[in-house]
Amino acid sequence: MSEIRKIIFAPLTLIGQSAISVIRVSGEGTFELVSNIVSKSFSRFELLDLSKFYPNTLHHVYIFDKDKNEAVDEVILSVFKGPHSYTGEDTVEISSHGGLYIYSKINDLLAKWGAVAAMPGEFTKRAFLNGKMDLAQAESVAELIKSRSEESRKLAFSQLTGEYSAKINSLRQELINYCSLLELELDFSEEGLEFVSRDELIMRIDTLINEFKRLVDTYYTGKLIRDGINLAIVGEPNVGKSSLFNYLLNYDRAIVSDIPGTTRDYISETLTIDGFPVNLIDTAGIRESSEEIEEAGIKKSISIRERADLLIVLKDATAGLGNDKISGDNSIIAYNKCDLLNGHSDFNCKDSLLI
Ligand SMILES: Nc1nc2c(ncn2[C@@H]2O[C@H](COP(=O)(O)OP(=O)(O)OP(=O)(O)O)[C@@H](O)[C@H]2O)c(=O)[nH]1
Ligand SMILES: [Mg+2]
Repeated sequence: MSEIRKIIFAPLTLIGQSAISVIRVSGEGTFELVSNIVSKSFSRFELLDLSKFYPNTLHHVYIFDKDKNEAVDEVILSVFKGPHSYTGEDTVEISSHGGLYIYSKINDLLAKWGAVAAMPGEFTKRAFLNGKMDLAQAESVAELIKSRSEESRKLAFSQLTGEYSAKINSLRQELINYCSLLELELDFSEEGLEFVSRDELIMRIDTLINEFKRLVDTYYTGKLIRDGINLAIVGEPNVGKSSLFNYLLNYDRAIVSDIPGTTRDYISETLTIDGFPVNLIDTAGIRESSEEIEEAGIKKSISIRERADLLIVLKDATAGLGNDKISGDNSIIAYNKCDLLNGHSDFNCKDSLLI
């Protein structure tokens, strides 16, 4: 029996105390297997031939342990006949009462009749192997489940509905068309026939290359939307990094004090800004230090500064304003403690922030 023909099962919902828990069973022979553990009546085993049920219908039945001659739970069966199911195979979804004990009883009965526990992602793998979705769509299922913000949900959902795949397919089709045209040109080159002007062909291929480049560039944007932007607050000690960190999070997460060198190890928290996930990082203030622990923290700050997607370089406004150069495309210079300027400001740097 090849692996794809095994009947697999797994919970679709979290196992724990809940009103309902759903277990999916999928594979060739699922209807016969599940018929062994369900009954029309709770007082005695009354066989239900699931293969005769109308596809895509719901049935109120009892999970039944034939050996003990007793009903285990009252459930709803959703019966899907392949290929019109998530996996493309005959599938039954058992909606039982929630709870670990009931789940373990149904689990044991399914295993006793020959079903095996599905590996993580195995239903989706079968859906892919059975042509129910392509690779991009299969990948997006996990992304959709993991999404932590509105934008990452939207991105995963558009991939799931096939928008991304449709774009790839249309580019692929165009590429095939150009190959055919080129081959035609080669076949008839000696007869002096021209099917498409060379300049026009080059122009169309250039457009196609640009389309591919644009698609490759969306990878970085997509990654940022999915995993979150790593936004680090860096700067000298005591400029107010932890204060800004707490302000953006809207609670006192980091220790704030007027002693320079308060933050030692970096702290990271996730928040959502305009639907985008942001991994906000507070770092140790960077300065010359001979103190061993502070030095270790500063090394980490430097490494975070090099890896972050975006930096807020925080400065103390009372130490002077306006002449700083932004050190890279990914830096925002921000001046803090502006309340201490007493209205006096020679601030003139248009790319910086006063906070
Ligand atoms: N007046 C004023 N004081 C501030 C402001 N922001 C922070 N402070 C004070 O500045 C001191 C240092 O603040 P922190 O947030 O701990 O500074 P830090 O940059 O995290 O310091 P290290 O962790 O030591 O690198 C604290 O006493 C804060 O209350 C501000 O906008 N105005
Ligand atoms: Mg700090």
